[in-house]
Amino acid sequence: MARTSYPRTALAVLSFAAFIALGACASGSESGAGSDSTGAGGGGDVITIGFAQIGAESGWRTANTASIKEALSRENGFDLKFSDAQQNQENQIQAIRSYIAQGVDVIAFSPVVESGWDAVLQEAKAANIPVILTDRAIDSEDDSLYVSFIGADFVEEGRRAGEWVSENLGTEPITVVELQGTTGSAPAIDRQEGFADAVAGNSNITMVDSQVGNFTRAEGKTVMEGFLQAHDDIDVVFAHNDDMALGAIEAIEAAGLTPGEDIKLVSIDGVKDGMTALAEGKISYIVECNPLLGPDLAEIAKKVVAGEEVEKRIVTKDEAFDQEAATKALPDRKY
Ligand code: GZL
Ligand code: ZN
Repeated sequence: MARTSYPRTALAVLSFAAFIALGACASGSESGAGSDSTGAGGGGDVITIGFAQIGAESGWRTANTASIKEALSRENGFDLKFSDAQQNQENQIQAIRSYIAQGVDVIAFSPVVESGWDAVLQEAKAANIPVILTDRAIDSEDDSLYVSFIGADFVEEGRRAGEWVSENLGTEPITVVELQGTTGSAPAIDRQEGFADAVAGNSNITMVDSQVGNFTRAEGKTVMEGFLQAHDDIDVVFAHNDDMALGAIEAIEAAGLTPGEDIKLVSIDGVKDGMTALAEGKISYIVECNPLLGPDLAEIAKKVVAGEEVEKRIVTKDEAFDQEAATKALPDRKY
């Protein structure tokens, strides 16, 4: 809580009021005013945090949720309220509204799409509840609506994938199809932009199709089946995440073709199943997108509640793997 100086008499009144409020807090009726950091009773106060998760659409999301639940634990000083929006923005907005109504100390979420958040984030601001973004960005003009955004640079991820394709496969004429993530989501928009920029200069590369696979294996498989019907000349698949690449592999094998030979795949995430397919040579290159954002979120939430300055933007670091690197890295991977 920010420290401000008051005249002596007011201080006496304030500390009496704080004493009452503390009593109220102790009896569990969260005043939402946040309590004194000296914290009567057990060491310090529990931070009540509401997390509105996107869903459980991919291996990446599962690892991300595990990291958040592990970091925002009671023994780490948090009372976590968690919701799964099944990749539906309306559900996420409702979850955020419920956290505001409960008077939580902090709200955090991963915006399923970039736009449409201003109204509910204005309500959080009016309720004096700080908001932390994790994983995906919002496109709001008003960046006072959140205190910090922790996540990867998706344009860079797309660019690294495109650069690898251009340098390693684009040495001869190739046709490329693209499996897009969720329409309107920051990773889908940015990865597509980064990849397109990286391959634009290589006249050997022709993008022949691009459809939405919504980051899931099932939809990645269905879209790839459609690509195989529409094109008899596909050389490369660029998938915005491993799960869609794994779905595409199922479609490619069902069509009697060999992934990694007849059709090469490049994807983003670096989850265990993706890295395994890479080590087996079914995928050719993966740019990692680290899902373990829990520890950073916990640290930022504690700083915010303590009234300390926090970085507005924390960019998580990404590695990239070819088959040899994946084989080496697999045994030690945490997700
Ligand atoms: C990226 C994250 C994306 C992953 C997908 O940070 O938002 O959503 O790449 C996940 O696997 O579904
Ligand atoms: Zn074609």
